[in-house]
Amino acid sequence: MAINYSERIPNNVNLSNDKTLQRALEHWQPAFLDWWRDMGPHDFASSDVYLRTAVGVDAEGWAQYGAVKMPDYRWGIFLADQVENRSIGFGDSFGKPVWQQVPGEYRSQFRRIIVTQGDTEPASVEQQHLLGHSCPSLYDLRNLFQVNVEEGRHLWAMVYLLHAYFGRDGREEAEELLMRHSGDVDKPRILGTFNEPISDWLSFYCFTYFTDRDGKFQLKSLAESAFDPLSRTCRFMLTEEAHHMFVGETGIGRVVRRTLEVMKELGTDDPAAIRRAGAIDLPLLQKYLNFWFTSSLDLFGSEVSSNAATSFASGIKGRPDESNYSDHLCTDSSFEVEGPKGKETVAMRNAMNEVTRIAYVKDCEIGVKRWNMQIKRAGYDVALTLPSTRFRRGIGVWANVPTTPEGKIIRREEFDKSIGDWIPTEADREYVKSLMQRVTAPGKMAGWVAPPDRGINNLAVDYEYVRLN
Ligand code: BYC
Repeated sequence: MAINYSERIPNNVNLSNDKTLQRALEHWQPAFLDWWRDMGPHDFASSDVYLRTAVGVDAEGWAQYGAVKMPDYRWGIFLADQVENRSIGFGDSFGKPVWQQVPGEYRSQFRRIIVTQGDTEPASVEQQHLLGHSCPSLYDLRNLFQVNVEEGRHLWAMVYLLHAYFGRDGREEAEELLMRHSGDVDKPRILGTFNEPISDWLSFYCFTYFTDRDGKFQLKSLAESAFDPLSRTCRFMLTEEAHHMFVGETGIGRVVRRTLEVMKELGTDDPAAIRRAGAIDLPLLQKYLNFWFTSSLDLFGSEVSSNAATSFASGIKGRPDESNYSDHLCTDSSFEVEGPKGKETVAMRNAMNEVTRIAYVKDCEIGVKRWNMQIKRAGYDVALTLPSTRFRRGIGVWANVPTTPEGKIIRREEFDKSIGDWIPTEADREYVKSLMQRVTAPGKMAGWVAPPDRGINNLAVDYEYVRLN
């Protein structure tokens, strides 16, 4: 169904046919706008930003581009089209028709998952609150804002589900989503990574590469859900999500390219010399990759999880790309989980978090391979790597087990002594922060990052993507 932009809340769910729901969401809308004003991008409210806005939900030609002031962005409710005769693709109800309402017995589990998903969206905007001030270019500034407004819309997506299907509890949860804040000591965001500060652009690129990719896998799992409105919502969110990961992959790729140029100019790969030249040495980049990759691994939950088993059994959450598997019941299969005390065979349904995490790690490796190709082509015999999934874990069987980045168990004292070699130290962060000088002349780039190969929507790289009024 086409998106109706003539209403206060743009939507393709016939919102005006349900006056009670419409009123409830219109009541939430000013609270959202207040939140955006206080916790969204600091300043830039009067800037014209070259943003894409959804105009349809088909994969082709779904968005239009144009200059928009962020507070005027039309956040709304967009669901992918309903698939006729869709049936449940996994779990105990495999093959039965999908649900248009939430079954009473699964209500609290669905609510918990939708709230957790919803919580990450505003959290990420809060984490990036101040980043605009230190943008390396107008191109990057625009991408940051594009990501921010879309995360704001993804919050709308979850709030719609809470309001439409969870009654008063859902409305209360929707309010709470604006009350918790990233890093708040008293009311933090639910998942660990979303309370980590993102105060430099290297962290932003790593976050959009690794953490948005967790988003991709979780949304793919939810797109399989037997609760059809959740599935349709997540399917459309995935369309928007691809750009966020593009920002991460190309961002890190541009950092690598610039560093290689500096290495060539100086004729050395000495980190101190590269830092003196104002670029990001590869060992420093490796530390940032280690930090954000390991933090994001925790977002998949424990390797062995009764929550995951229940979610799969009851049709709440499938595996990403469930149709690629041959067994959709997983009642008789098992999975081997390796913990610090050895191998353990567990029922497959209990290992679904780990199955998804393994698929995620494989996906993360693709970018690393591309960056390493760049390094190799430049004639250097070094490689970036993903650390072991055992390293620096806070959730699951490896939680708080001291290991090297390669996954070898070591003594706690050794870990504490070496951690500064593996993840950014205060001094590393200070150095990266010192590079974060704002560059806003069209087409100009900060000295630590190469320009992108091309601009947005076929425009030139030196297009004025943000007019700073
Ligand atoms: N930090 O059985 P367990 C995105 C909690 S990103 C803190 O191990 P389960 C985005 C867990 O909540 C995608 N707590 O795992 C990206 C549970 O607590 P309760 C976000 C954690 O439940 C960038 C307890 O530990 N979407 O969209 O099977 C920008 C035991 O849980 C953590 C989702 O996460 C952690 N890392 O799976 C913007 C999808 N991990 O309930 C957006 C929805 C676990 O016992 N969420 N815990 O108090 C879920 O499906 C599941 O809740 C999880 C955990 C996958 C997160």
